[in-house]
Order: sequence, then C-alpha cells, then structure tokens
Amino acid sequence: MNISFEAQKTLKRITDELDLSHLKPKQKSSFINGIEQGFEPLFTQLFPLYGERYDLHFHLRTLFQAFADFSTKRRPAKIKENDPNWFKSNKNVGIAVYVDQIADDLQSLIDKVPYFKELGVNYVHLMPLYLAPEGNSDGGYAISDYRTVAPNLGTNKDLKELAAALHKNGIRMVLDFVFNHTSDEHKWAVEAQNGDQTYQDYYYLMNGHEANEYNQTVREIFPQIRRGSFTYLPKLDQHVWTTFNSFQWDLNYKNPAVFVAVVEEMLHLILNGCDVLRLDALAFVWKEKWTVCENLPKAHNLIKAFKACLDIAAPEVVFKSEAIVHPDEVNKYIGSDECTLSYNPLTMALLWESLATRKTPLLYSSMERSFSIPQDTAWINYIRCHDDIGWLWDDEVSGRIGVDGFDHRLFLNQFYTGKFEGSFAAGVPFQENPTTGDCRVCGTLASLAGVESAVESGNDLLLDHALQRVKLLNGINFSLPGIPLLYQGDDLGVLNDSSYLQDPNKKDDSRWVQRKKLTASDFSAAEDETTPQGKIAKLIRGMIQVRQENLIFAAEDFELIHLNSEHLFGFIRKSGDQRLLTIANFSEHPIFLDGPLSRYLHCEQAKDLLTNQVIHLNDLTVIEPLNVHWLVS
Ligand code: OTU
Repeated sequence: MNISFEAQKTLKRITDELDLSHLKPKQKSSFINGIEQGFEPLFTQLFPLYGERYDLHFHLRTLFQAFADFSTKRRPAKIKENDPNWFKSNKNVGIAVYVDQIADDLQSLIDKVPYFKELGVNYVHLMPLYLAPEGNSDGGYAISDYRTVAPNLGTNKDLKELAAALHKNGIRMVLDFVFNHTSDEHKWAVEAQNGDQTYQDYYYLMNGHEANEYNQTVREIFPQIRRGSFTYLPKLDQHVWTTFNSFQWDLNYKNPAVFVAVVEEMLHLILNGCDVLRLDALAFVWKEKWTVCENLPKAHNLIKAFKACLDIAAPEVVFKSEAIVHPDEVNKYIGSDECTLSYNPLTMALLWESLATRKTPLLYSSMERSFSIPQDTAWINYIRCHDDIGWLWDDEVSGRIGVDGFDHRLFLNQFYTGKFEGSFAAGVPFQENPTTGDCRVCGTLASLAGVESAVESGNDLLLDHALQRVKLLNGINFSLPGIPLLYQGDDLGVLNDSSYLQDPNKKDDSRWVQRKKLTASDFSAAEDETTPQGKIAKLIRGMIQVRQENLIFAAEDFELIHLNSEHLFGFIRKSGDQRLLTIANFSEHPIFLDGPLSRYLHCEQAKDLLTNQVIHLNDLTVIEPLNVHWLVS
C-alpha cells in the first residue's frame, strides 16, 4: 500500500467534512496549509496502530476538527526570542519546582520570577498542577481534569498570567503531559465505574485470569503499593491496569478514541502557554500480551503521532521525554520526529555511582555508548529530581569492566541508604521489592553528597569533602552539552526533610523526603556564605553565570578523554579554535597526572573558569581531592 497516496486521499475527504466557518480567511488558509504538511507524518504513525479500525476515519475527523477549533483560540503572549534551536544555547538553565513548595500558589509564584532571574534560570518546570484527588495524588501525577488547575494553586487564569510573566522575562514554561494514566476520579474513569462501556474502553479492564497473564511478563514499578500491575474493582468485578498507584488508571491507546481524546487534552495544556511538554512515563503507553509492555515499538508510533499533532497545532512547543529505563531504550525516544529533549538518567545515576565508588570506568563506558544523540535534540542533564534514583545502566557494559550489575546495584542501594559502613550519604530507600531485593534511592543533593552527615558529625574535613562533592557533580552537570536542570532547593543546599512521615498521605512515599516546602529561612540561609547552604548557593550561582557568559558551553563538539587514573573523569568541548576541558577527581586523594593537559587543550596556558585563574598547564600536575576544573584555551 502506498501510504502517501492513501494519506492524500484521506486528507482530502476529511478537509471536505470539516466545519471551518468560524475561521477567518487568514486563519483558514494557514490551517489548511498546516494540515497539508502535517497530515502524512501523522497518518504514517497512526496507520500501524489503527489501520485495521473500521472507525479510524471518524476519529481522524474529530481530531482535525479539534485542530481547527484550537487554531482560533488565544494563548498567552509567547516568549520573544524565537530561535527554533533555543535548546542548544548556553544560556539555558532549568529548574523544576512545586508551585506550593517554592511559593504558595500560582499568583505568589509570579513573585518568584525575580528569584529565577537572579539565579539565571530561563526554563521552569512546574510540577503537576491540575485537579487531582484530595490526599494522595502521587504529587499531582494522578490527574482528574487536565483542563482545570488544582483549586489550592489557583485558577486557569492565574496559570496564564504566570506564563505571560515568565515569557516576559525570557523564561520558558514546562508543564507535564501525564498521558499514560488518569486518576480514578477523572470523568472518564468515573463513567467507566458507573458501567459506561464507551469509557470502560478507555482503560484496560479485564478479569483476574487475564490480569494474571499480563502480570507474568510486566515489571512491577511500585511493588510496595501492591504486587502486580492491576487493581481489583469490586463494583465491576474487574481488574484495571494500574502501573503506578492503584488510583492511577492506565489509558488504553489501542482505542483510537483515547488517542483523540488525549490529544484534545494536550491542546488544552498548550492553551496555558507552555513551551515544553514533559511526557510522563512514556515508556508504558503501549501494551501487548506476553511482552514486558515497556518501550514497545508501537509506543514510538504513538508518541510520534502525538508529536505530529503537536507539529500541526503548535510547532513551537517541544516534547521532553521522561524515560527512566534501559539506556538504549531512553535514546530511542529522542529525535526530531519524537522528543526533542530528554532527561539523561544514565549520566545522572552514574555520577552518583562514581561518587560512591570514587571510580569512573562505568561512567565512561556507559557515556561512550549512550551519550551521543541526534544534532537537533538535547539532553536535560540533572543531578536530582523529584523522583528516586534508579541504577539504570546496561549490565553488558558493566560486565565488560568486571562489574556485576545486580551486586553493584545492591551495593549502591546500601551505600546511599546508610547501610554501608563509612558511607557519606544520608538517603532513604524507595519501593523495595520483596522478591528481588531491589530498591531505588531518595534524598536531596546535599544530603546524598554527605553534607547532612558531615554537619551532624561536626567534622570540618568531612564537610569540606561533602561540599566538594556538590561542586564536583555540578561542575560536570553544568558543563555537559544539554540543558542543566536544577531541582528546587538543591540550589539552596536544602537537606532531607522527614516531616512527610507525619502525613498519612505521604508517609509511604519516601520521595517526599526531597520535596520540602521551602521557607524564608531556607532562602536566607543560602544568603549567608558562612553556612554550608550559603556556600552551595554561591557555587551554583557562580557556575550558572560562567556558563551563560561563555559561548564554549554551547559547543556541539564533545569528546570524552581517557586519563591515567580510574578516579579521574574528563571531557573536551570544541568550538572553532576554542576548547573547554572539564576534569574532575572523584576520590578524596590527590591524583597525579601523567603529563601536561596541553595535549588536550592545544595551548600552554589556560584559564580555569571556576577560579578565574590563569594556569600554566605544565604546573598543573595534580588534581586535588574531589576537585573539578573548567579549563579553557
Ligand atoms: C513518573 O516517574 C513521575 O516522574 C513520577 O513522579 C510519577 O510517580 C510516575 O511517573 C507516575 O506518574 O516510576 O518513580 O520511567 O521510573 O516514569 C518514578 C519509568 C517513576 C518510571 C517513571 C516514573
């Protein structure tokens, strides 16, 4: 079959059937133009998913009518700078924040714009802020209505005002697109529970036998919530697919009506004025029996279909992938026809691995295999986020350097949860699997890097090391190609907060340990340079400033360099004649170099952008304990 020919035929029929009477002549011609360009890429992805469906034509017509209606809607003023490749710039620095933890609500968050500006942030990810169940809503990731802002945070109008205020200050707004599941209070789920067959087909409802069949091959994501991936609904005597919490129902994308309905919700999110949509849990969106139901080929068709819709309706908005899975699979979501941006969970996890082991071979070998991504895309590099740390490297890669993946994960979990003697980290386990013994780790940057235990011990050397670790991780993260993304409070050196244990809605989810409500004293401690918090705040601000002042941080050319010690890590970025060398020592001992760094920098003296000193490279023979340099030629 000739897809192109079929696509043209189908487009012609659909266009004839659309009601475009409410579009002004100019709107109409640009709309027609857009769909003529965008239809084939969309059709090409939808055909493998729904080509067999007798009612595909009807669904396509509904979808295109939604695009037409959307094209007449007003959105908050856009950001002025309109470089389509903005994500390549060295000016980019992001932060992820909970509206009610960095402020009280959306209106008071507008007052935080000066704080973002001062910090140098131009990309703000607002954690989920839509209507969600009272009590436990998985931090907002159980959405009851994509079109309504949670009343405790404000109104849709507030959100649009915030978007306008951010844009006016050159800051992009990132919102979540939680499209794998809805809450069980979403009207689709409510109708399904009331017996409406149309909405029952929006979810995966089945009998216990079938659910068990799926459970044979599907990974448990939240094994402490329940075993298996299903939740029994006594009212219907059915089991519903719930990959995450039992109140988060997975959507059934085998049903084209779900695709169309969710695209319509996506368009509503865009009306709020966001610039980036974060695709939550995208690895799980397509399921097939007797498979792992993660990262399936058709998940990519589906995401590409969403992207084709985005390109028709709002081409300036980009997708960010949140695939926290095997590194090869993470990379498959990245591309100009799928997700422009992606979290970089591999580098993140291996930076922590290197801190624990004081060694970098696994970081090197993993990055060598997975760091390179297509030119028109970018990594979102981060050290901590609102979620746990999962030890996701390729076991074949670790095996090649003599590291047993399973044992090493056990070690890292023990190391970061304080069960390994001599560990500096004060982390908390998350979702221990009683069958496999596996778990993930939570904690703030400062607590995991050792600031918390050092402060408790009162030992200055330990504190010095802990602060160096914070510098080391940021020194790498801020100098890698991609957008560095801070997590709220980590820029202020905030420590773990155990108050979640007093809250019945949070106590079973240890990720809350790093989701502290930031107080005036957190902000003021960061202003006092005699405190660890103040030192961390100063160093992060300094790094942001240097990064934004130096174009070398936008250089495309990136190369890992192999040094003479397994404790060292280094890479070069090149742009024209200029070079940047990031070099770091992960151990608490000085490491001697086996020759001058001029062989990498192609010059005799270089400036360390972190200290602002000019160094004769012949004199730089040692990398001090836990130190990092940004050397430019
Ligand atoms: C995401 O994370 C969110 O970031 C979490 O905060 C949500 O709880 C979850 O989805 C459900 O909406 O399991 O522990 O890639 O690791 O998608 C975090 C697989 C999670 C998962 C990831 C998920």
